[in-house]
Formats: sequence, structure tokens, C-alpha cells
Amino acid sequence: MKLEGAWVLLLLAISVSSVPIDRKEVHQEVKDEEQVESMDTGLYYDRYLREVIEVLETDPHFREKLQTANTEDIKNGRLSKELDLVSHNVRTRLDELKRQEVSRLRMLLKAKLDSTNTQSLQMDHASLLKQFEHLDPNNQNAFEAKDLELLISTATKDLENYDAERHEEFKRYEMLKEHERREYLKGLDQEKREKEEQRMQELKNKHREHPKVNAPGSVAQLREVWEETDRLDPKEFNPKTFFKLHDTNEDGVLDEQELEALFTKELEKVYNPKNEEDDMMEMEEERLRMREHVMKNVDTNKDRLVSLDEFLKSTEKKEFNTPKEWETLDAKPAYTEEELQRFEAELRDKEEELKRKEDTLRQEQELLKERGKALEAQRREYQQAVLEMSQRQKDQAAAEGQPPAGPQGELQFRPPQHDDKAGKVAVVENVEDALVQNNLPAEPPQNLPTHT
Ligand SMILES: [Ca+2]
Ligand SMILES: [Ca+2]
Repeated sequence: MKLEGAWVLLLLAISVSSVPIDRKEVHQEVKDEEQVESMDTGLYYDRYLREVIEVLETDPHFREKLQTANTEDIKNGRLSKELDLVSHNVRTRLDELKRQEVSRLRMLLKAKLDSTNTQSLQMDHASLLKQFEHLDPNNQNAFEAKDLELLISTATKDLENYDAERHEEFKRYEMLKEHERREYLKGLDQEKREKEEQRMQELKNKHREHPKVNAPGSVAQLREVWEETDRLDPKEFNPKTFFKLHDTNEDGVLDEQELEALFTKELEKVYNPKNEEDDMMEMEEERLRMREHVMKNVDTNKDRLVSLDEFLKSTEKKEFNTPKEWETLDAKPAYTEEELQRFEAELRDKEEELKRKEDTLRQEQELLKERGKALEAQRREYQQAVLEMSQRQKDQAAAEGQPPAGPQGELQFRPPQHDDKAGKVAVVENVEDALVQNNLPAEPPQNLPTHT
């Protein structure tokens, strides 16, 4: 599972929260490191982000600044300025990380250009690198304050867009599923189609039959976790204890992962990986919706983390105690018919484009074959010409009573009546040399169609 929103600040905060002083804290540090390890922001530069943070936290000065920094300091770039004061050794390691990242991005660019068949011989790396916003492309060899600032701001922005992108991705997944279903049904005869349609409808109905799902974050939902997962007495339900129990990394806040873990019990009422009718992709979408619902109501300072204070305040609200049923995904379709039509049109366009590319390739192949044949014919013609020329030379030499010339034009005294063959070969070699020097076409003409 991905940690979409416990963004840079959290990563930074986790790193600094672990200064080993006594045994207990050493344990804590091990736990924190595991935590950082297990987190995946889902960003394509996730590894670079983590490594930069890891290196930065080895610097005592930066570490100290981090401990006193607040969200604003980090967001507005004030923290990045502290980079000028970190040790030389740390700077060198950061420079190295940046060079590695730039080199990785170059490889990505190259792979992308190769896949689109763009002529990449004159690739302008410096300007192409500008499309990556998480580092400063103007300076490819050193990690500067600007790099840290860009890394933090880009990661924050990207993580904020991440949920929206996930919803969009899910929608496309559902549309593709429906498209394939319709195509499959189209290919059947009427009798079979009706049977299949009925079978599919039954599965759909079966999926919809499930116990009622409690609204995430409501007292009913939390009590169920308390009772069935934590195995505690329902009469003793206590929000503060509940919070502490589920703050599994003990950093004082519930992050998105910890929150999402609370919904497993509810999700299991609807989704079972063993059932044909239950789609686990839908389960993950449902989990995301639940987390967003709770964050919207509970995370009042919008830092994508639930503090104890925010949590306790939410339990005092009226909605918390009013039992409400959660409307699951199957209640309404993820897309409209028009959206599906548009999606199918896009699919058709893509298919046609692929077909066009295939046709072009086939034509090129034909052209190459034809050219090969023409070259072969040309080669034979030259060979014939060479033979004829050598015969003429030989005849001429015989007529003049001279021995034929050697490869270097030297005289070779061999009476033609005794050693006919050797003389012929020597002359042939000579003529071939002459042909090459006269620049007769040895290469095919360079008018192959270019790739598009
Ligand atoms: Ca936590
Ligand atoms: Ca919060």
C-alpha cells in the first residue's frame, strides 16, 4: 500500500524523532528506520527523496534546525537556506545523489525518445531535463538550496494531486472493464449472450448483498474495530485509548496508512478476494474514499495527519454518534455513459494509430526487400562488366604480345600460353580497385523513409 499523503514533513519528522539516547530510544530508532523504509510515497523520484532526507539527517546542524522547524518553514523554503551550513561531507554526498538522479533521468529521457523513435542523436539534455521539477536542471553537478526547495515543494504538490490521479485511474480501469465486457458479449450469438448477461447480473447482485457498512470515523465503526480487532470490552470504549492503540508508530498522529488500516474490518464485509464478484481494485478505491471522508471531517489544519486533539474533537461532533450507513461504490456507477463513449473513442483512436504504425513498418520492410533485390541485380551487372573488361585487357595484351600487369601495375612475365589463369585473376583485382576508386555506388541510396 502506498503512503500518498504523509508527505515530506512526515518523512522529515520521522527522521528527526529518532535520536538514540537510551535503550528504549535505540529501539525506537530501529522502528522508525523500518517505518521510513516501508513508506512509499508513490512518486517516481521517491528513492531520491528518501536518500536526500537520509543524508540530511546525518548532519547535526540540519537535524537541529529540523526539530525546531514548522510546516510553514519547510513549505516556504526557509529550511532550505540552512543547507549552506551543513558539513562539507554531507554536501559532497548530496552532490553525488543529485548526479545519480540526473543520470537516471537522462536514461529515462533516452528510453522515452527511443520508444517514440525520435532521432535522439542531437538530444538536448539540459532543456529536456527542465520537465522534471524536483531538482534544479541548470546545475547538474551540485545539490544546492534551490534543489532542496524544489524537492520539497514538488513532492508536496505531487502528493496532493496523487489522490485525484488515483480516482481518475480507477475510473479508467472501470471503463475498460465495461468496454471489454460489452465487446465480449457482442461476439456471442443471441442465446449465449442472454445466458452470459444473466450470469453477470447474478454476480452483480451477489456482490451487492453484504452487511451494512458503517460510516468511516463514526462511533459505530470505531467500536467495531475496538471490539473485533482490538478484542476489547465494548463497554469500555475510550477514544483516547483507541487513538494511542492505532498510532502504531507512536509519533502522536494518525497518518494516512494508520487511518486506512482502520477500515479493513468494514471493507471485509463487502470484498472477499476469493469471490469472483468482488473486485479488489474496487476495494482499494473504497478504502481511499473512506480515508478522504475521515480526513475531510477530522483533519482541521489540513496537514494530512490526524492529531489526538483533532481526533478527540471529532468524537464530540453530532455526526460521530449518529449511526449512519456508508454508501459503497456499487451504489452508483463510477462513470457516465457519455464518459464511457469518449473513453471508447480514445481506445479506437489509439488502436488506429497502432495500426497505422504497423502499416508504415510493413511498407518500409517491403521497400527494403525491393532495394535488396535491386542491389543484388546491380552487383551481378558489375561482376559481368568486370569479367568483360578483364577479358578485353587480356585479349589486348595477347594481341600486343605483352605479359599482363601484376596487382601493382608491375610487369609479370608469364607467357600467356602456359599460365592463363594467374594473369586473369591479377587483372580482375586491378579492375575492381579501379572501380572502387571511381566511386561506383557501394552503398544503397540514402532515401529511406524516416520514422515518425
Ligand atoms: Ca502515527
Ligand atoms: Ca491534522
